[in-house]
Amino acid sequence: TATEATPVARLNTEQLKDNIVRHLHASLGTDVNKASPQAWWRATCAAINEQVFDGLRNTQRTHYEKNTRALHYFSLEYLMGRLFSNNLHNLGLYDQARQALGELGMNIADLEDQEEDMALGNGGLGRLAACFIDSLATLNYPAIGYGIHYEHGLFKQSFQDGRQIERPDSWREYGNPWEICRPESVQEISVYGYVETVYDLQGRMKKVWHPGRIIKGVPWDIPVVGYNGSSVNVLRLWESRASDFFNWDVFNSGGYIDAARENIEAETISKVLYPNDETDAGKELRLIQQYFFVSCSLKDIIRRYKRSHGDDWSDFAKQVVIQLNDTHPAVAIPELMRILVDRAEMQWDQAWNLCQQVFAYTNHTLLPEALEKWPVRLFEKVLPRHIEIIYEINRRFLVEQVDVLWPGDNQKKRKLSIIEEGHDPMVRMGHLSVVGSFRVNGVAEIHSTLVKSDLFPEMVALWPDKFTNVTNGVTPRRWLKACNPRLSALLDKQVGTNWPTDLKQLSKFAAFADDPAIQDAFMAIKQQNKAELASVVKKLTNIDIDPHAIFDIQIKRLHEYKRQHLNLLHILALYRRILQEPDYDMVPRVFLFGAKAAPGYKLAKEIIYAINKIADKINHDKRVKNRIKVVFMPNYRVTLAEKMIPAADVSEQISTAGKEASGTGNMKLALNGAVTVGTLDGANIEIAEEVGSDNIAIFGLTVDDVKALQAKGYNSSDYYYADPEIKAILDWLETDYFTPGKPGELAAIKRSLLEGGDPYLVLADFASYVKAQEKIDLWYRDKTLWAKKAMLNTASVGKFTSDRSIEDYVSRVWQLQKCAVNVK
Ligand code: 26Q
Repeated sequence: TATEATPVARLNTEQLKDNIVRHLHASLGTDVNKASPQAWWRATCAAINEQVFDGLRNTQRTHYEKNTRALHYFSLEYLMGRLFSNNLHNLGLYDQARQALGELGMNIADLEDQEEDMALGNGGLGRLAACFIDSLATLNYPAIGYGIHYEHGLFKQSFQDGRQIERPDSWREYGNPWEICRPESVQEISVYGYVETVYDLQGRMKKVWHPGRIIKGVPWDIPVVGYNGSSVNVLRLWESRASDFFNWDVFNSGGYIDAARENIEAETISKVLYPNDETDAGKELRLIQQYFFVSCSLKDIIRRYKRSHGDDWSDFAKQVVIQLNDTHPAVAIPELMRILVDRAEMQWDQAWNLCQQVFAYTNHTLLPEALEKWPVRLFEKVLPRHIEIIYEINRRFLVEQVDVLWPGDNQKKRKLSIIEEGHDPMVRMGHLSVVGSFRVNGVAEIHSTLVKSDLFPEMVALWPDKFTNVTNGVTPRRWLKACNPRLSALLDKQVGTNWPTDLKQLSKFAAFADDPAIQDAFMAIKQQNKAELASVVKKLTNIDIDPHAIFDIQIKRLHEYKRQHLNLLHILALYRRILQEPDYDMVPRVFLFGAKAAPGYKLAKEIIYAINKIADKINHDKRVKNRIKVVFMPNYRVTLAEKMIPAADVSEQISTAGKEASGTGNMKLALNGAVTVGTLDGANIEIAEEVGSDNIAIFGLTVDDVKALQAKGYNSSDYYYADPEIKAILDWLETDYFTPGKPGELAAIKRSLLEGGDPYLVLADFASYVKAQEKIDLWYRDKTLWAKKAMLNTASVGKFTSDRSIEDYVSRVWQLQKCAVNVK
């Protein structure tokens, strides 16, 4: 029966204390006198889980009883970070837990540090998935996230003589308290083998796939707790194992040792996250990873559907919607076709209809090298039935759609074909995703516009209503409430306590932007956050930074298009000005970087090396008199972001216009009162609209400028010869000034900007960038002016909550109903 109670009961401090101690005894086998911080952390997790599992049971029972339509989010990545304080905050138990632990003699922050980040993602796309499942649970939408239970998440980064070193991440080496293994829901999937054409008694042709390998998928469920006693949804992650059947019995003639080897191969599938964002072309294991989790997930969905509908598929599209997080899970489209046509013996047209009602696709990139393509020959080897199905999807698409709109136009057919012709034909996963989905969205207004105009214009002509925009968002629970408790308390006082679930409430904070007392309070909080970050910096890098300097932060994956090297050129310009003019007047600035480079991305690693070498030189140069400090934080990850973002004064969002699909760090930083220095790219454009042009430093070429410049022919060396400062800086990189005795060690950057043609227009934007930075310097000198701008950033970015993104997906794509959870 429905009650007024929330799905999860609130405990008081005494109850929580009892539960923690009980778990210390009963689950950890230790006691209060000898327990390690790790044991205390585990006992507290177990106590938290009692509440989480109550909510989980109530939610799952309610969804089952009400037979709700549900969203199924398919993503190769979930960048969850830590769950301890997140779960406590969302359960409304954080303060009680801190109190309880305090009374037991423990510091909650020390326990939080016992947890490894759950880093099952590379960057923006994976963290977006994590924010979305938080919002889905908070908003009471029935939803499940599907993905891979990687044994090793994103590599850990350290620096050796300034160069990036990668070490494996073993996040669950000693177990993970948040996950539940569900052996009762194991699935088996097939790969390799061959396809046989057979005819049944009626003479109908049938395709039979004789797989070469069978692999078991074991699901691990991670409860996702909504904020304030709403739903508890699940993230279901598949771990690969050898199938018992195939490996350990008499059918395997290779014997015991061969069987053991096959086990290892099967377990390789979920072994490691690919550390390459943007692209990693043609790797067989990556395709198998994609198919493995997609096939397990579809079988799981169908098993659940059949439990209430039997073999009647007529409600399937009413009950099920699947969101493809980029093209990575797009093999789900031919896989569902295979299940419907080969297994359920459905007519092709009916099956295709169903498919096109179930899938929706989110595009996260326009970069041509990042658009996923798979060699046809790889498909033939790994998924021989699926490539046949893709050919048939393509044949019908070209005949029934393309040739109808553009009769006889072979050029259009070549451009639109799911198969790219050539000596090594490729499957274009973006084309497949558009053709197989009922909706396609980009992740910011400008990006969605470009998806239509530049990427898929003919697809828009075929299906104008298929394309839409959903601007990204971030969860304010993690990215303000939990990570910035001081600012959260001030906001509670000034705008009320509803902002975590109604972020537009923050607009009320604008009324205090000129109030000296609130300005002081706001800036005092920023100062304390900066002091805290300074001690983290000291601990991690042994560099001393002054909390009164401007904290200028660029945190994101390392990529040429994100232009960390533009930031570096500006640092070099300032340094050079100081050397030429010893009293050069500037507000002291600390430039902080956080970024991992894909292990095979040469130039990205050279940029890391250059930043580290230049940092070392500048930080120790007495003539600089601490006007500049440069810090490259090692092992940037969610947990470090949570410490850096609340301390930021300036947010660097400086991608070449048209290249950054959205960005989400830009939103987190503005929310915490940082002023953006940014190009008119991705969500920066919408941030500028919200905060107003006085409260953001926009610079550089626009998307149209970039197109025009590239059309007329961009020549980077023009800028090199025309601007003596640019010339001096680039020439500096060739000397041994920053790498004594080793001239040329930093020359790769200069080469890419000159001989390499500067594909991301760094030199073209340099002068404008320097001006924007001078504006920041000027603004910061006026404390009141700066406080106002920073406060107006926090007050103005309510749009960028992931709750709003989810509501946009619901109305534009998913058509879900909220489902209040009943409590037994
Ligand atoms: C592809 C093939 C093989 C191996 C790996 C990959 C791969 C992995 C990760 C390709 C791309 C990614 C991640 C992309 C990503 O994070 N994109 C970002 O998505 C954010 C959320 O929408 C946007 O805000 C960023 O602008 C976008 O860069």
